[in-house]
Amino acid sequence: MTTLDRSTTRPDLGLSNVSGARTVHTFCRYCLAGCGVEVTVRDNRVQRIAPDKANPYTWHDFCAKGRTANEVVEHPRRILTPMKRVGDDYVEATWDEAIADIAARMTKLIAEEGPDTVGVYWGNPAGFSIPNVVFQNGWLDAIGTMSRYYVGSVDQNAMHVVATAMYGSQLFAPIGDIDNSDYFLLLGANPAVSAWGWADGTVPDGWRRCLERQRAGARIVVVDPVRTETARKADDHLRVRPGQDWALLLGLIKVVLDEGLEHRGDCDPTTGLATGVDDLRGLVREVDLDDLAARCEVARADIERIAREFANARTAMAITRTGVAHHETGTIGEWLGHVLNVITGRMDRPGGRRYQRGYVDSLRIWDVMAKPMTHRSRVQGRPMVAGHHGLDELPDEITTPGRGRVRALVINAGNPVVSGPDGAKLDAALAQLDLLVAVDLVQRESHRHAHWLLPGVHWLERDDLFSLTSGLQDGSFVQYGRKVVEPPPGAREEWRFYCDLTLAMGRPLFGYRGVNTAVRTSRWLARWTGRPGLAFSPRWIDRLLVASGRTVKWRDVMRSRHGLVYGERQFGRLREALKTPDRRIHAAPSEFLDRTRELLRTPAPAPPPQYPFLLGNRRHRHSMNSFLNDLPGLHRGCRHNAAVLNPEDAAELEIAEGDLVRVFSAVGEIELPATISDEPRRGLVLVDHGWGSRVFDPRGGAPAQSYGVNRNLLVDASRLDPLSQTPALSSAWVGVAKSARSSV
Ligand SMILES: Nc1nc2c(c(=O)[nH]1)N[C@H]1C(S)=C(S)[C@@H](COP(=O)(O)OP(=O)(O)OC[C@H]3O[C@@H](n4cnc5c(=O)[nH]c(N)nc54)[C@H](O)[C@@H]3O)O[C@H]1N2
Ligand SMILES: Nc1nc2c(c(=O)[nH]1)N[C@H]1C(S)=C(S)[C@@H](COP(=O)(O)OP(=O)(O)OC[C@H]3O[C@@H](n4cnc5c(=O)[nH]c(N)nc54)[C@H](O)[C@@H]3O)O[C@H]1N2
Ligand code: SF4
Ligand SMILES: [Mo]
Repeated sequence: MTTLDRSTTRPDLGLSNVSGARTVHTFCRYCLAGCGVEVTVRDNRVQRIAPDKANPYTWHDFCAKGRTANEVVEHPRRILTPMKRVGDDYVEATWDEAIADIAARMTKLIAEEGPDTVGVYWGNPAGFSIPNVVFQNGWLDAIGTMSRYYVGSVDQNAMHVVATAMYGSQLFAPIGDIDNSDYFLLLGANPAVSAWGWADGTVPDGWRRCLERQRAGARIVVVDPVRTETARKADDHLRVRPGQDWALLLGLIKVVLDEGLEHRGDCDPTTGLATGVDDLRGLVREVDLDDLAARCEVARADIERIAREFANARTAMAITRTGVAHHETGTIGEWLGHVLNVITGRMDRPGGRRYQRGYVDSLRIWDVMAKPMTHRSRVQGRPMVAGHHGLDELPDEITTPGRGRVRALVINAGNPVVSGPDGAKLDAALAQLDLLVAVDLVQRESHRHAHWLLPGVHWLERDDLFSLTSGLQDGSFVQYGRKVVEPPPGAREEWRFYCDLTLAMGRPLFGYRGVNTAVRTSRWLARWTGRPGLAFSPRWIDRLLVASGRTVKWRDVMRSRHGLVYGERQFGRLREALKTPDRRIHAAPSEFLDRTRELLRTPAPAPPPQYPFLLGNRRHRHSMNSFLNDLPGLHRGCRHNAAVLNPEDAAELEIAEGDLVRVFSAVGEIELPATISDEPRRGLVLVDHGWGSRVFDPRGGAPAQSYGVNRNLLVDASRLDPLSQTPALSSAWVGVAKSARSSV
């Protein structure tokens, strides 16, 4: 591990001509809490980031990641202009040079190999800038490639698969109504650390609100193999066997249906909200509660008790998140969580899971705009999930010879070598690309073979309105995310890169010819009149979308510096919003029933003798996936991750606190210090994800810095949830042993 030399002066962002002190109210865009922040700026430099206590909705989760956001903006190794690889070094170039070179190389490759030879991987921060994703897709549609990879295949794909089958749209997200709930069943979620919000909603301050309900008498039941910060506060903590939530949930559903505790109205076969309940009855008749209890290692009596409590509570919700998704059983776990809510009458009722349109009707826009994604992957012949192929497929798509091989790739705000499975395999494949373009703020592990580094902008440097995901917001709230400081002159908002690249490739943006002409004409007008505001910008689209929603006025949105609460929470709108042809929730899609029966036929997985442990996962309050671990303001003390072992396992292995240990699997090996704690259950070794990503210095040429190790190097990419194509990131079998060395 190297130490970061902070004596390096901050980069000259070339902005000294912008002067004056001011305060800007905006919101943090690192995670879905979306905390309102008050930023003090002087001479285009951020002086202080504090919670915006005048924000009517979203500031309570405010944390050190938001407070130190400026350390990313002023990162000493930030990419400040496009940089081109020449031998082992990078040289600065202009945007015109970058776009001309990338366009020419991609056009030539497409002529030789067809459109699928150019691909993209987009990561989590791209999703926090709607123009970024929209214009990236506009470019992908323009060139006609289906080589599309994204973070969803290591995150929320299971949710999209379930939403498509049950509610008729991959974007249909029933959001938890925390403030009215008496019973919280939280599976695979650690909101005390990660905040409350996933693909199932933007829920600011969710955990504090949940604890407030607990003080008023609500029960919190946490299902997690780890005694997390969340589990410590729970009334019940069920230390489920990893990957076996589906068995626990199926047990709960069996008790509800066998004991007649279901909501009669919602389950009525002809008039109810849900169809398929009889198929569920058929399924649970086939299963034995003792078998399910043995699979998930939760006592039968606990399953019976929780099922009754959940069904009988005045109001209740079950929430399933990444801990459920990151297993081969992820989609079934996710599905059964929704089923439990549906059959106990928790949908569209206070305290359960509700649907509200938001100020823009994204589901309708999606219906009109989304193109069918029926492509099958070249090597494995697999379908797309939520419009993308599985990240695990990317290495072979790059290295397997044949027409359509991926030879050029853009990595857009992502770090898949660290965030995805078997990073070593992906890294080796990336080295074989003819063209790798990284659009990021700094050069990280996944960008080390990049031919071009293109500087993106940080959320403090851009305006954002989450119009297309307004339906994900818990509560009727809108805030325009204002730009706080000007970006470095050489950096550009990502959407512009995709827009200009498409124009340079002579392809029709979004697949429609007229768009290119409109963009060109607006830019010409702006130049001709000397009014830059006339040039096309995504704000045009935002204004149109807001107008189309007929719910809030653009002027009011722009005037509300702290955000705007525009209405009450609504109930009773769910049924009309469903996108299934019969406007009912499909509680028992046949592909899920089939997969469940397959799981029931298969014995619970047993560890191979040489790898007796399961590799568990944690997030750190001060980490954001892989990209904040190098910030000195966030990680003053501990600058690495550790292997966290249960005391009994540690004693058996003769491992003491601080010992260097080897953690190894069939695909990789890492070495890191041990921590002994009662957090993990026996047989589980916990290693935080997101560490061990190098930060390179393309401008200065100093050696790369790295903190901690990448636990995903141990994950076998071939073990997948077949329905969502999510790799089993939290079910890798590993061995643990004391290292022969005493320090790294
Ligand atoms: N084992 C394990 N693996 C996991 C997970 C887990 O729980 N366990 N979690 C998964 C989940 S939920 C997720 S979301 C993924 C994350 O996976 P990714 O999204 O692939 O990875 P990040 O670490 O978020 O990397 C984001 C990159 O974007 C850059 N960046 C940040 N802001 C901006 C910006 O505004 N513009 C541009 N252009 N770049 C920016 C950062 O510098 C960084 O390089 O990891 C997944 N992987
Ligand atoms: N500080 C911080 N906050 C974040 C992030 C971050 O990196 N750092 N990332 C953001 C992102 S991109 C996302 S998607 C969200 C994710 O937010 P969450 O989905 O809450 O993710 P985690 O905090 O990883 O919590 C997952 C929990 O699942 C448990 N788990 C693992 N396997 C199983 C299992 O088989 N069954 C059950 N029941 N539990 C299991 C783990 O022990 C862990 O406690 O957090 C967001 N917030
Ligand atoms: S990173 Fe922290 S400050 Fe930013 S939105 Fe999430 S919880 Fe709020
Ligand atoms: Mo995520």
